[in-house]
Amino acid sequence: MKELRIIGVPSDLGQGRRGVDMGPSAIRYAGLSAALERLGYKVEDLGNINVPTPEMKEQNQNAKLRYLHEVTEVAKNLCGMVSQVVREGHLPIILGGDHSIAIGSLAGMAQSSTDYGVIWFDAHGDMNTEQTTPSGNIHGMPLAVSLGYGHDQLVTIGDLKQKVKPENVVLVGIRSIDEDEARLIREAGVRCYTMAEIDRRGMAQVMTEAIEIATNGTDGIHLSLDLDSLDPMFAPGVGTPVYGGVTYREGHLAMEMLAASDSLVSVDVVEVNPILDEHNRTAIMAVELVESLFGKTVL
Ligand code: Z70
Ligand code: MN
Ligand code: MN
Ligand code: MN
Repeated sequence: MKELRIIGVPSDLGQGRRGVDMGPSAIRYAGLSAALERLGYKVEDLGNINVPTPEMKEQNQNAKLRYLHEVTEVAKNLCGMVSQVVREGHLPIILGGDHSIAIGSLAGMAQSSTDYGVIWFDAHGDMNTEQTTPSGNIHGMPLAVSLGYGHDQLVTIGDLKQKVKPENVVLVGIRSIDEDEARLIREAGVRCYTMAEIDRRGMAQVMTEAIEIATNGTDGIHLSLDLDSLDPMFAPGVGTPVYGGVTYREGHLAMEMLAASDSLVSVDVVEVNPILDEHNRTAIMAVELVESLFGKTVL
Protein backbone atom coordinates (compact mmCIF):
# COMPACT_ATOMS: atom_id res chain seq x y z
CA MET A 1 0.00 0.00 0.00
CA LYS A 2 1.51 3.32 -1.13
CA GLU A 3 1.78 6.19 1.34
CA LEU A 4 -0.32 9.23 0.45
CA ARG A 5 0.89 12.83 0.27
CA ILE A 6 -1.57 15.74 0.26
CA ILE A 7 -0.58 18.94 -1.56
CA GLY A 8 -2.83 22.02 -1.39
CA VAL A 9 -2.85 24.53 -4.26
CA PRO A 10 -5.04 27.48 -3.19
CA SER A 11 -5.26 29.05 -6.63
CA ASP A 12 -8.13 30.95 -8.20
CA LEU A 13 -5.91 32.51 -10.86
CA GLY A 14 -7.28 30.29 -13.62
CA GLN A 15 -10.86 31.47 -13.36
CA GLY A 16 -12.94 34.57 -12.89
CA ARG A 17 -14.64 33.98 -9.59
CA ARG A 18 -12.93 34.24 -6.19
CA GLY A 19 -13.45 31.59 -3.58
CA VAL A 20 -12.05 28.45 -5.17
CA ASP A 21 -8.72 29.38 -3.51
CA MET A 22 -10.35 28.20 -0.27
CA GLY A 23 -10.93 24.71 -1.69
CA PRO A 24 -7.95 23.02 -0.01
CA SER A 25 -9.05 24.34 3.39
CA ALA A 26 -12.63 23.20 2.90
CA ILE A 27 -11.58 19.70 1.80
CA ARG A 28 -9.18 19.34 4.73
CA TYR A 29 -11.89 20.59 7.11
CA ALA A 30 -14.24 17.94 5.68
CA GLY A 31 -11.84 15.35 7.10
CA LEU A 32 -9.77 14.10 4.18
CA SER A 33 -6.70 12.89 6.12
CA ALA A 34 -8.66 11.15 8.85
CA ALA A 35 -10.87 9.41 6.27
CA LEU A 36 -7.85 8.04 4.43
CA GLU A 37 -6.20 6.97 7.69
CA ARG A 38 -9.37 5.06 8.61
CA LEU A 39 -8.89 3.13 5.36
CA GLY A 40 -5.43 2.09 6.59
CA TYR A 41 -3.22 4.53 4.68
CA LYS A 42 -0.26 6.43 6.01
CA VAL A 43 -1.01 10.05 5.07
CA GLU A 44 1.20 13.11 5.28
CA ASP A 45 -0.08 16.58 4.48
CA LEU A 46 2.65 18.66 2.85
CA GLY A 47 0.69 21.91 3.25
CA ASN A 48 -0.03 24.47 0.57
CA ILE A 49 1.98 25.72 -2.39
CA ASN A 50 2.49 29.46 -2.29
CA VAL A 51 0.03 31.18 -4.66
CA PRO A 52 0.04 34.93 -5.36
CA THR A 53 -3.09 36.91 -4.47
CA PRO A 54 -4.83 38.36 -7.57
CA GLU A 55 -5.31 41.73 -5.81
CA MET A 56 -1.50 42.09 -5.61
CA LYS A 57 -1.17 41.74 -9.36
CA GLU A 58 -1.58 44.32 -12.08
CA GLN A 59 -4.97 44.50 -13.78
CA ASN A 60 -3.28 44.76 -17.16
CA GLN A 61 -3.60 41.07 -17.99
CA ASN A 62 -3.57 39.26 -21.31
CA ALA A 63 -7.32 38.99 -21.93
CA LYS A 64 -6.94 35.59 -23.59
CA LEU A 65 -4.62 34.13 -20.91
CA ARG A 66 -5.44 35.79 -17.62
CA TYR A 67 -2.71 35.54 -14.96
CA LEU A 68 -0.48 33.61 -17.37
CA HIS A 69 2.68 34.48 -15.47
CA GLU A 70 1.26 33.57 -12.06
CA VAL A 71 -0.41 30.37 -13.28
CA THR A 72 2.92 29.36 -14.80
CA GLU A 73 4.84 29.94 -11.56
CA VAL A 74 2.30 27.92 -9.55
CA ALA A 75 2.39 25.09 -12.09
CA LYS A 76 6.20 24.95 -11.98
CA ASN A 77 6.22 24.73 -8.18
CA LEU A 78 3.56 22.04 -8.17
CA CYS A 79 5.38 20.15 -10.93
CA GLY A 80 8.51 19.96 -8.77
CA MET A 81 6.60 18.87 -5.70
CA VAL A 82 4.56 16.18 -7.49
CA SER A 83 7.57 14.65 -9.22
CA GLN A 84 9.44 14.51 -5.91
CA VAL A 85 6.53 12.81 -4.13
CA VAL A 86 6.32 10.18 -6.90
CA ARG A 87 10.09 9.64 -6.98
CA GLU A 88 9.91 8.94 -3.24
CA GLY A 89 7.39 6.21 -4.05
CA HIS A 90 4.30 7.98 -2.68
CA LEU A 91 0.96 8.87 -4.27
CA PRO A 92 0.11 12.59 -4.54
CA ILE A 93 -3.39 13.89 -3.78
CA ILE A 94 -3.49 17.44 -5.15
CA LEU A 95 -6.20 19.75 -3.80
CA GLY A 96 -7.33 22.78 -5.83
CA GLY A 97 -7.89 25.45 -6.47
CA ASP A 98 -9.21 25.85 -9.96
CA HIS A 99 -8.46 23.28 -12.66
CA SER A 100 -5.48 25.23 -14.08
CA ILE A 101 -3.41 23.56 -11.35
CA ALA A 102 -3.61 20.24 -13.26
CA ILE A 103 -1.04 21.73 -15.67
CA GLY A 104 1.47 21.37 -12.83
CA SER A 105 0.20 17.97 -11.68
CA LEU A 106 0.56 16.38 -15.10
CA ALA A 107 3.92 18.04 -15.75
CA GLY A 108 5.17 16.61 -12.44
CA MET A 109 3.85 13.14 -13.26
CA ALA A 110 5.52 13.27 -16.69
CA GLN A 111 8.84 14.12 -15.01
CA SER A 112 8.55 11.26 -12.57
CA SER A 113 9.06 8.54 -15.25
CA THR A 114 5.67 6.99 -14.52
CA ASP A 115 3.91 6.36 -17.83
CA TYR A 116 0.34 7.25 -17.11
CA GLY A 117 -3.05 7.72 -18.73
CA VAL A 118 -5.58 10.35 -17.68
CA ILE A 119 -9.24 10.18 -16.74
CA TRP A 120 -10.56 13.75 -16.82
CA PHE A 121 -13.83 13.76 -14.86
CA ASP A 122 -15.54 17.07 -15.67
CA ALA A 123 -18.62 18.84 -17.03
CA HIS A 124 -16.25 20.71 -19.33
CA GLY A 125 -13.61 19.66 -21.86
CA ASP A 126 -10.85 21.96 -20.59
CA MET A 127 -9.47 21.76 -24.14
CA ASN A 128 -9.40 25.45 -25.00
CA THR A 129 -6.34 27.37 -26.18
CA GLU A 130 -5.75 31.11 -26.31
CA GLN A 131 -7.17 30.97 -29.86
CA THR A 132 -10.44 29.28 -28.87
CA THR A 133 -11.13 30.48 -25.31
CA PRO A 134 -14.31 32.53 -24.85
CA SER A 135 -13.31 33.59 -21.30
CA GLY A 136 -9.51 33.88 -21.16
CA ASN A 137 -9.65 31.67 -18.07
CA ILE A 138 -6.78 29.19 -18.02
CA HIS A 139 -8.86 26.64 -16.07
CA GLY A 140 -10.61 26.00 -19.40
CA MET A 141 -7.27 24.96 -20.95
CA PRO A 142 -5.30 22.48 -18.79
CA LEU A 143 -6.04 19.32 -20.77
CA ALA A 144 -5.10 21.03 -24.04
CA VAL A 145 -1.86 22.28 -22.44
CA SER A 146 -1.01 18.79 -21.16
CA LEU A 147 -1.44 17.40 -24.68
CA GLY A 148 0.92 20.06 -26.04
CA TYR A 149 -1.59 22.63 -27.35
CA GLY A 150 -1.40 26.20 -26.16
CA HIS A 151 0.93 29.00 -25.13
CA ASP A 152 4.63 28.08 -25.20
CA GLN A 153 5.13 29.21 -21.63
CA LEU A 154 2.53 26.67 -20.46
CA VAL A 155 3.31 23.68 -22.66
CA THR A 156 7.04 23.82 -21.84
CA ILE A 157 6.62 23.46 -18.05
CA GLY A 158 8.52 20.33 -17.04
CA ASP A 159 10.61 18.32 -19.52
CA LEU A 160 8.23 17.22 -22.23
CA LYS A 161 5.86 19.20 -24.40
CA GLN A 162 3.31 16.39 -24.42
CA LYS A 163 2.67 15.19 -20.85
CA VAL A 164 0.37 12.33 -21.84
CA LYS A 165 -0.46 10.48 -25.06
CA PRO A 166 -3.92 11.39 -26.43
CA GLU A 167 -4.70 7.69 -26.96
CA ASN A 168 -4.50 7.24 -23.15
CA VAL A 169 -6.77 10.20 -22.32
CA VAL A 170 -10.50 10.05 -21.66
CA LEU A 171 -13.02 12.72 -20.73
CA VAL A 172 -15.98 11.59 -18.61
CA GLY A 173 -19.15 13.50 -17.66
CA ILE A 174 -18.91 16.11 -20.40
CA ARG A 175 -21.90 18.35 -21.13
CA SER A 176 -20.48 21.82 -21.83
CA ILE A 177 -18.03 22.35 -24.69
CA ASP A 178 -17.28 25.60 -26.49
CA GLU A 179 -17.71 25.61 -30.26
CA ASP A 180 -14.06 25.85 -31.26
CA GLU A 181 -13.00 23.65 -28.34
CA ALA A 182 -14.99 20.76 -29.84
CA ARG A 183 -12.81 20.83 -32.94
CA LEU A 184 -9.61 20.39 -30.91
CA ILE A 185 -11.11 17.50 -28.92
CA ARG A 186 -11.84 15.69 -32.17
CA GLU A 187 -8.49 16.57 -33.75
CA ALA A 188 -6.47 15.56 -30.69
CA GLY A 189 -8.10 12.12 -30.67
CA VAL A 190 -9.06 11.91 -27.01
CA ARG A 191 -12.09 9.74 -26.19
CA CYS A 192 -14.95 11.88 -24.86
CA TYR A 193 -17.74 10.22 -22.85
CA THR A 194 -20.53 12.79 -22.76
CA MET A 195 -23.43 12.66 -20.29
CA ALA A 196 -25.59 11.53 -23.22
CA GLU A 197 -23.38 8.46 -23.67
CA ILE A 198 -23.36 7.80 -19.90
CA ASP A 199 -27.19 7.98 -19.94
CA ARG A 200 -27.42 5.55 -22.83
CA ARG A 201 -24.75 3.01 -21.93
CA GLY A 202 -24.44 3.38 -18.17
CA MET A 203 -21.51 4.50 -16.01
CA ALA A 204 -20.28 0.92 -15.45
CA GLN A 205 -19.68 0.28 -19.14
CA VAL A 206 -18.23 3.74 -19.68
CA MET A 207 -15.76 3.35 -16.80
CA THR A 208 -14.76 -0.15 -17.93
CA GLU A 209 -13.75 1.36 -21.27
CA ALA A 210 -12.22 4.48 -19.72
CA ILE A 211 -9.98 2.42 -17.43
CA GLU A 212 -9.01 0.19 -20.36
CA ILE A 213 -8.01 3.21 -22.48
CA ALA A 214 -6.08 4.96 -19.68
CA THR A 215 -4.16 1.84 -18.63
CA ASN A 216 -3.40 0.52 -22.14
CA GLY A 217 0.41 0.41 -22.24
CA THR A 218 0.79 2.68 -19.19
CA ASP A 219 1.82 2.19 -15.54
CA GLY A 220 -1.43 3.64 -14.20
CA ILE A 221 -4.05 6.36 -14.13
CA HIS A 222 -4.02 10.01 -13.10
CA LEU A 223 -7.57 11.01 -12.15
CA SER A 224 -8.33 14.71 -12.55
CA LEU A 225 -11.57 15.12 -10.61
CA ASP A 226 -13.43 18.38 -11.22
CA LEU A 227 -16.34 18.52 -8.76
CA ASP A 228 -18.50 20.20 -11.42
CA SER A 229 -18.66 16.78 -13.12
CA LEU A 230 -21.34 15.99 -10.55
CA ASP A 231 -24.84 17.33 -10.90
CA PRO A 232 -25.19 20.64 -8.98
CA MET A 233 -27.77 18.84 -6.82
CA PHE A 234 -24.86 16.98 -5.19
CA ALA A 235 -22.07 19.53 -5.63
CA PRO A 236 -23.47 23.08 -5.64
CA GLY A 237 -20.21 24.71 -4.51
CA VAL A 238 -18.53 25.11 -7.90
CA GLY A 239 -17.90 28.18 -10.06
CA THR A 240 -19.65 26.93 -13.19
CA PRO A 241 -22.44 24.46 -12.30
CA VAL A 242 -24.07 22.71 -15.25
CA TYR A 243 -27.33 20.79 -14.93
CA GLY A 244 -27.61 17.19 -16.05
CA GLY A 245 -24.47 15.90 -14.37
CA VAL A 246 -23.18 12.72 -12.81
CA THR A 247 -25.42 11.48 -9.97
CA TYR A 248 -24.28 10.63 -6.45
CA ARG A 249 -24.16 6.90 -7.13
CA GLU A 250 -22.69 7.23 -10.64
CA GLY A 251 -19.85 9.25 -9.11
CA HIS A 252 -19.21 6.68 -6.42
CA LEU A 253 -19.47 3.80 -8.89
CA ALA A 254 -16.81 5.42 -11.06
CA MET A 255 -14.50 5.84 -8.05
CA GLU A 256 -15.17 2.28 -6.83
CA MET A 257 -14.30 0.90 -10.26
CA LEU A 258 -11.08 2.90 -10.26
CA ALA A 259 -10.26 1.51 -6.80
CA ALA A 260 -10.95 -2.04 -8.03
CA SER A 261 -8.67 -1.47 -11.04
CA ASP A 262 -5.79 -0.83 -8.60
CA SER A 263 -4.21 1.50 -11.14
CA LEU A 264 -4.38 4.98 -9.58
CA VAL A 265 -1.02 6.78 -9.53
CA SER A 266 -2.14 10.33 -8.69
CA VAL A 267 -5.26 12.46 -8.33
CA ASP A 268 -6.39 16.11 -8.48
CA VAL A 269 -9.51 17.24 -6.62
CA VAL A 270 -10.44 20.66 -8.00
CA GLU A 271 -12.97 23.48 -8.31
CA VAL A 272 -14.51 23.24 -4.82
CA ASN A 273 -15.67 26.79 -4.02
CA PRO A 274 -16.72 27.19 -0.35
CA ILE A 275 -18.20 30.67 -0.95
CA LEU A 276 -20.76 29.19 -3.35
CA ASP A 277 -21.28 26.04 -1.29
CA GLU A 278 -23.98 25.08 1.21
CA HIS A 279 -22.56 24.03 4.59
CA ASN A 280 -19.43 22.61 2.96
CA ARG A 281 -21.37 19.81 1.23
CA THR A 282 -19.30 19.95 -1.94
CA ALA A 283 -16.07 19.48 0.02
CA ILE A 284 -17.74 16.65 1.97
CA MET A 285 -18.81 15.10 -1.35
CA ALA A 286 -15.20 15.39 -2.53
CA VAL A 287 -13.94 13.55 0.55
CA GLU A 288 -16.57 10.83 0.14
CA LEU A 289 -15.59 10.31 -3.49
CA VAL A 290 -11.92 10.11 -2.51
CA GLU A 291 -12.80 7.48 0.11
CA SER A 292 -14.42 5.35 -2.61
CA LEU A 293 -11.45 6.00 -4.87
CA PHE A 294 -9.12 4.63 -2.18
CA GLY A 295 -11.15 1.51 -1.57
CA LYS A 296 -13.95 2.26 0.88
CA THR A 297 -16.74 -0.28 0.53
CA VAL A 298 -19.91 -0.98 2.49
CA LEU A 299 -18.88 -4.40 3.80
C1 Z70 B 1 -15.25 27.33 -20.49
C2 Z70 B 1 -14.04 28.25 -20.61
C3 Z70 B 1 -14.40 25.49 -17.21
C4 Z70 B 1 -13.99 24.38 -15.44
C5 Z70 B 1 -15.29 25.83 -16.28
C6 Z70 B 1 -15.42 26.84 -19.05
C7 Z70 B 1 -14.28 25.99 -18.59
N1 Z70 B 1 -15.14 26.21 -21.39
N2 Z70 B 1 -13.57 24.58 -16.67
N3 Z70 B 1 -15.02 25.12 -15.18
N4 Z70 B 1 -13.43 23.53 -14.59
O1 Z70 B 1 -14.07 29.34 -20.06
O2 Z70 B 1 -13.06 27.85 -21.22
MN1 MN C 1 -12.27 21.35 -15.23
MN1 MN D 1 7.25 8.71 -19.10
MN1 MN E 1 -15.42 21.85 -15.06
